[in-house]
Amino acid sequence: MSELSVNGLNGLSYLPGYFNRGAQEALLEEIRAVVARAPLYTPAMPRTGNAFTVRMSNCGPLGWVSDIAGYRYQPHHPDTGQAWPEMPAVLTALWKDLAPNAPDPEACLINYYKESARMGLHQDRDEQTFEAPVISVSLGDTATFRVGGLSRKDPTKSFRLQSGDVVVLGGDARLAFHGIDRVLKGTSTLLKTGGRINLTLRRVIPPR
Ligand code: MD6
Ligand code: FE
Repeated sequence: MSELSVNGLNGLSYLPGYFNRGAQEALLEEIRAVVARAPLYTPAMPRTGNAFTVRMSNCGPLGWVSDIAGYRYQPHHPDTGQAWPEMPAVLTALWKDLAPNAPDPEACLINYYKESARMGLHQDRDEQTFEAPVISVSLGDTATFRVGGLSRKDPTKSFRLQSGDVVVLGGDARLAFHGIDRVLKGTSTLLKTGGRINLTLRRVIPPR
């Protein structure tokens, strides 16, 4: 586990190669099974209705969605109306390993990036509690990940996320701004047709 310091915030961890190739392949199969039932869709930005460049799906009891009305968590797929598929056990095991004291994750957002897809600088702040960290897993092509501070204007640092890498935003870094500048084409053989998948695990509702 390596703690990274950006703008003096504690709680940002980077775990390169957390999943080895075999584990990445197994996880990818689980995600394929999820998206077979809950197809990737193109979300729209609040207010403008502009399309995201990433496609998304979710698993777990809640899923993060965005459309012209805003960002929110909901228990069903916006197109099919079906409940999101169950979260694969390997992801709940990852959460238990890295956040043993946090309540179980309720949402796993699946982001799929083709070549020119990116994700602007944002905070993960649509949850009703920020006590638990957000844990992410990268699969497929390498991406450049940028992390800053609690203000959008704070300086940022960027580093590369490779297939199998895990990032934890917890503690003071839970609300740090972050984003994906670009995906580096042809850097992984995991996805047969290229591109990148990022999974983010979140606790949404405070434990009772
Ligand atoms: C991505 N990741 O890697 C986007 N959020 O494609 C995130 O937005 C993210 O990696 C919260 C915690 C870790 C992350
Ligand atoms: Fe995020």
